[in-house]
Amino acid sequence: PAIERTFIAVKPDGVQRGLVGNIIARFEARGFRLVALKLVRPGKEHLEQHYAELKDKPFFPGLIEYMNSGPIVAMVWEGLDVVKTGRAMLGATNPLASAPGTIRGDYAIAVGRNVAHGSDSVENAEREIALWFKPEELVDWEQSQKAWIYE
Ligand code: DAT
Ligand code: MG
Repeated sequence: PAIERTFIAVKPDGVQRGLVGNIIARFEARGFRLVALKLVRPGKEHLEQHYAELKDKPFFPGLIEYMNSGPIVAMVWEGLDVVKTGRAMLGATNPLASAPGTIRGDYAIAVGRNVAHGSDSVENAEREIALWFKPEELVDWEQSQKAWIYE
């Protein structure tokens, strides 16, 4: 495993339901480093770009409408194997299949209201981070706890 970055977002339902702090707390307590964070409503075109891979799916219009229905908390988290581990912390796409203890397994029921997003590969993470953040929004800082989190 390598030190990676991933794009994690609290979707509009997660923001409306007051789950922002809880979701941040999970990544923070796990030991990952917060690299960037903002509350945004980026608009339809941006969201269509974010989910470009899914544009031919029947649920695509509904997905974009949902993602455009309120503010989103966009974040970049860094750490060892964080792309795969972030997905594991999120749980399965369909919350009914997400294990309890995961974000979706603890807070969601419907696939179209699954509370949070996480990049599914290092390549997609790089693409998504570049879409959602300007280079100068990515903050370089040293975690004082680093020696207690990594060997
Ligand atoms: P994930 O968000 O786990 O990466 P994905 O990239 O395949 O899943 O799909 C993006 C989002 O689209 C997903 O979080 C919820 C929605 N979605 C996926 N499959 C769906 C389906 N069969 N019906 C309705 N919405 C769906
Ligand atoms: Mg995905």
